[in-house]
Amino acid sequence: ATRPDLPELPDLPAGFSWGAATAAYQIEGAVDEDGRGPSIWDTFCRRPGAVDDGTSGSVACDSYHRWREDVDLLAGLGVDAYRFSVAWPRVMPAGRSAVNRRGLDYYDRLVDALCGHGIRPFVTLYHWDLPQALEDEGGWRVRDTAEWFAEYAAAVAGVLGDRVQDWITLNEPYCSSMVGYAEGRHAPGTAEGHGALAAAHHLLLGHGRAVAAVRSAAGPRSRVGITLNLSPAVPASDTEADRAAADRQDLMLNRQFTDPVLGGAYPPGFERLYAGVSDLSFRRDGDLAVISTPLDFLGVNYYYRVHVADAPYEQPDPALRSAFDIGVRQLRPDGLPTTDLGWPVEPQGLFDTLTGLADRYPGLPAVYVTENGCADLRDGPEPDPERISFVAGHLAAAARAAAVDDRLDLRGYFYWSLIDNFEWARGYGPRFGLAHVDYRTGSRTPKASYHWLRDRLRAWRERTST
Ligand code: GBH
Repeated sequence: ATRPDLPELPDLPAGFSWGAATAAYQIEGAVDEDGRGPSIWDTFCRRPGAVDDGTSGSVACDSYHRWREDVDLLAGLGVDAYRFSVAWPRVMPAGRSAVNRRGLDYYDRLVDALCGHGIRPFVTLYHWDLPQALEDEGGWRVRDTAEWFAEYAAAVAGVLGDRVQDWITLNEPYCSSMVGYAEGRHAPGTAEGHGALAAAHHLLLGHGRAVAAVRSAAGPRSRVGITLNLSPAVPASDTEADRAAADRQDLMLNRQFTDPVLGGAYPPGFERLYAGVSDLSFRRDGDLAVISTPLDFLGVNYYYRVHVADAPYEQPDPALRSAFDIGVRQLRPDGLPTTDLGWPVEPQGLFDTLTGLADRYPGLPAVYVTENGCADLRDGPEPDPERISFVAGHLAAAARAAAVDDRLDLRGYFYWSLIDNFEWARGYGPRFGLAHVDYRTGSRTPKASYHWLRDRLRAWRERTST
């Protein structure tokens, strides 16, 4: 049993959902099986230098074959929810029209097994794996992709909707657009101005269209949301210049996405931030009404706060700038605790994120923390005390936010991730799992954090059910 000196879980309302999360490309492998088509990540990983250790998700955790072990891990952990993503290129290998039934069958089996254990599936429809065939036609830069996404969403919801109630359209459109098309650290790996902002808009439009498509294909019982990664931006000093830099960072990271979805408008300052970088000709009348379709819930991924200072633009001429070049420099203040990846550990940022949403958006829907977690660089199922205190600290901050702010309807928490997996451009070095994966054999081994969460969840349920 877990040592009594380890932290307890905070008080949260009965009915609070406890879960773990994964994503298709990071765990499944089997990229050429049963008719799956290539995605932009298959292509991107082959580019020299794109992934730190030169790897890809082509085998990953082999969850395409070992999914029963993942379900057993979830059941043993005692969570009541599992957030996973469906790979668009498995379901529609060419991105549109023809549905590949064998690809969908995989998720059909997974959903049945989860339901058999009383674990509620939260299905993410897009976790960054755009079919390469659509990228070849312009990807998220072009408006048609939003329509193809809704068509794909309807195909999935039509098959799984009799058992799946909870749907997440997009995971982190900030990453798909700004990291993918402007910073270039993620697929497709370009440094664009107009293209990146168009991609962000078309992702949000696709989200809005998919909300309607899922509701009509899966029926009125379905609950639909979006997951956004939110990071408070903290100025490095109190100077006017650093405060302005933090405001630009906050606009690009957070408000560019939350304002359209939750407030039905682009944030004030958006046009000024990107003046010269892009014309905004991709916007059409009526788009914001679609983008702000009322949601059943908002998913929040929280990892860290960003600390920023004013900095010269990399490209002085706005017309030549990528949309990522906004005249800020990220830094790491002395004395901040960090994870093995150098990410600051600041649970207060989760408190501020959640209460800040309630402040800014009247009528905020229910909120789930759909990802929160920390990585280490140890290849072994060794004691991971820092993961236990990371989770306990962030849960305490989230529970405190829900307790002090009655506008905040916090419904659940998903740890990222159930198992170690392919960490995108960082490869297999960083390990976020509650269970260790041996990539030579594929075998999974629960870490101390897994045992801690299992024991504390059991105690929480006993405490809360009375
Ligand atoms: C989430 O992104 C993702 O949803 C999930 O798939 C991922 O595994 C998890 O977090 C952990 O990272 O490649 O070094 O340049 C969180 C936001 C944005 C953080 C992109 C890392 C790139 C860092 N991520 N950022 S790097």
